[in-house]
Amino acid sequence: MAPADYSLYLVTDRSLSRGRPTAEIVRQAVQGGVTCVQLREKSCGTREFLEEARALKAVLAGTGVPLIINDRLDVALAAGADGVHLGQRDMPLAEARRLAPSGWIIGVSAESVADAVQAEREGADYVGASPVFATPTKTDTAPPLGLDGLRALCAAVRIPVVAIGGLHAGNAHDVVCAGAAGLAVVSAIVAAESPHAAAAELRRAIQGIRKGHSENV
Ligand code: TZP
Ligand code: MG
Repeated sequence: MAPADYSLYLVTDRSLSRGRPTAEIVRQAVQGGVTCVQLREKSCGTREFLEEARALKAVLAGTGVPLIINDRLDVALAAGADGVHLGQRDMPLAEARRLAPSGWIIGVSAESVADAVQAEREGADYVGASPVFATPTKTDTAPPLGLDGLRALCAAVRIPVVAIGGLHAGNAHDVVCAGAAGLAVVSAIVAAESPHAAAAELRRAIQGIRKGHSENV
C-alpha cells in the first residue's frame, strides 16, 4: 500500500460541529481536499463510536483517504478502519502493533522530542506533535511546543511529523517550514461555516507552500 498522505489531516469533534453530523463534515472536508481523517470521540459509548466509525468508512469508501480512530484499537479493528492514533497514556504502541493487521497505520502523539524518538524507535508510522500552539479545543495538553519545539521535533525523527494545535491557513506556512509533513486541524474545519471551503483553503495553502519550497531548492 502507498504511504499515507498526512498533508491535511482532519480530526473530528462533534462538540464543535454546530449540530451537523460528523459524516457530513467529513464528506465536505474530503471534497475540499482533506487527505486523512481521524475519528475522535471523547464522550459517546462504544456502540455509538463504532456506528460513527462505520458511517465514516462508508463516506471515505473509494476516496483513498484513510480512516484513523483515536485511542480505541478495538473500535478501529471492529470498523475495519485503516489505523489507530495513540496518545501517551493510551495502549502502548508495541501492544497495538501486535494486535493490528499488517499495513495498518499507527500514529502516536508526541509532546516532546523524547516522545517522538521513542515512537519512531518502536515503529510508529507517524508522530503527532502536540500541541504546537495552545488551543481552546483541547486544554489538558502539555505546554505548547511552539515553532522552535516543532522544528526540533521534526529534526529528531525521520518518520512524518503531523503538527496539531491551533493550526489554520494563516500559520500553515510557518508550520510547514518548521518541517511538518502534515497539519492536523479540528476547529479550522469542523467549526467552519463551510467545512468544504475551509478544507480547500488549507489544502491550497499547504500545496502553495510546498511548491514555493521546491522552486527554491
Ligand atoms: N491534540 C492536541 S491539540 C488538539 C488535539 C486533539 C486539538 C486541536 O484542535 P484545533 O481546533 O485544531 O486547535
Ligand atoms: Mg488518546
